[in-house]
Amino acid sequence: MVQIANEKQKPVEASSKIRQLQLGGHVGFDTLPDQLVNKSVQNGFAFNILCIGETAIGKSTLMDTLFNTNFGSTPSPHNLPNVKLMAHTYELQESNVRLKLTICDTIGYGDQVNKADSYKALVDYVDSKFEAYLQEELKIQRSIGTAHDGRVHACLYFICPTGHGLKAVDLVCMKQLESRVNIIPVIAKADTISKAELAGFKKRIMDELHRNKVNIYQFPTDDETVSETNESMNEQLPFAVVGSTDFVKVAGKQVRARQYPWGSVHIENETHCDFVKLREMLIRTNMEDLREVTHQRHYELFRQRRLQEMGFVDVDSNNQPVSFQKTFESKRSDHLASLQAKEEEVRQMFVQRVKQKENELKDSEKELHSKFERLKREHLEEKAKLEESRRLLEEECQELQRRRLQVANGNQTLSRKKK
Ligand SMILES: Nc1nc2c(ncn2[C@@H]2O[C@H](COP(=O)(O)OP(=O)(O)OP(=O)(O)O)[C@@H](O)[C@H]2O)c(=O)[nH]1
Ligand SMILES: [Mg+2]
Repeated sequence: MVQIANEKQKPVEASSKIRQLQLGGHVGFDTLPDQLVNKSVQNGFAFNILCIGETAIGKSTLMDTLFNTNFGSTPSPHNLPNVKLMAHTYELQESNVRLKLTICDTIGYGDQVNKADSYKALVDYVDSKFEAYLQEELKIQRSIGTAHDGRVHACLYFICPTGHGLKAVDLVCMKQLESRVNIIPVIAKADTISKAELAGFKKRIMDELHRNKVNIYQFPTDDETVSETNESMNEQLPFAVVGSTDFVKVAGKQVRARQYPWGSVHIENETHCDFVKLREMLIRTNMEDLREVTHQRHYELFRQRRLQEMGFVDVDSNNQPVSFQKTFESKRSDHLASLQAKEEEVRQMFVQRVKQKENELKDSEKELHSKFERLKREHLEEKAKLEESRRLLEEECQELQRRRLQVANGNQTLSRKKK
């Protein structure tokens, strides 16, 4: 289909300008898909996996098994008060394709007595990666093509091989994450469940997810080259996986296996476990779909929510389109108005405070003054009293003096008479 632009005409409906034309010969734009592939290969790919599962459920072993390498992870502590997340990024290369792989593991998941808040750290992690991407998108000078995309493309949820069903924490966590990430539940350490129990266990898990309306990632069935395989794989979820870092020799070939006194589990043997199915679906068939769904569905939802929170809308109350600039201008004037109102409020509060303080000072001045007056009065009264007692004392002294003289005179008269 070729679009012919007519510069002189005024803009008209796009559909009326598009005509189908035959090419006279080979032009060359049929190489576009190849150009796209070359460009992508040159840039390399990023893929991020979030592994959620209890301590020692086999997360690291499964990652080593999936990517056929040793990521060198160490066992996590199991006595943490909260769930934590630890992410590591690796550069891998297969043929000429470079993959920047980030594996984020939960630490201490399911170890707390109260597990009600276990999902929070996970939701925060996923949202923080979306937020970082959104902030990069909103920058004036963006580096989306080159900046590392940390958004979670696949979330492997490791279910304990109890043989019974899901735990409450599994349902709560998956429900919180379903609109944020592509959840792929896997039954961990599936070699611990018998073949007969496994079918019932898988069915119970899917029934519980269904009953609680938890949406997990469905392998896409719209591409006819893979629709049949993906459809049949969707019916076999959750995959029962076994991981191992050990190898045994089978028919002259080294294969990954777990050895037991009664025999061995061959990881890549489809009659032993679903590991191959998981690797096929996660890496070989649907890796690009997982990246696309993350960008087009989960990130889009996050972006919508965040922009709405920031006050942006596409149409106004009259269903008329609202431009970004218009929203920005109105937000700016709202912001300025609210700033002014806040400034006025602060000013009023300051004036009121000053008045209040002045009144308080006046009151305390009055109080001090009256206290001073009272003290002065008391002092004068005290002084008068003291003056009075002094006067009385002096009178008493004089009286005493007078009597003493009298006594002395009396004594003289008496001695003269005796003579
Ligand atoms: N039976 C069985 N054991 C397994 C399987 N996968 C791993 N293990 C064993 O389980 C133990 C813990 O495995 P890890 O892979 O370290 O588990 P993890 O979930 O990464 O552990 P943390 O990171 O410490 O939480 C090791 O002894 C593994 O050999 C499995 O599929 N089946
Ligand atoms: Mg680990």
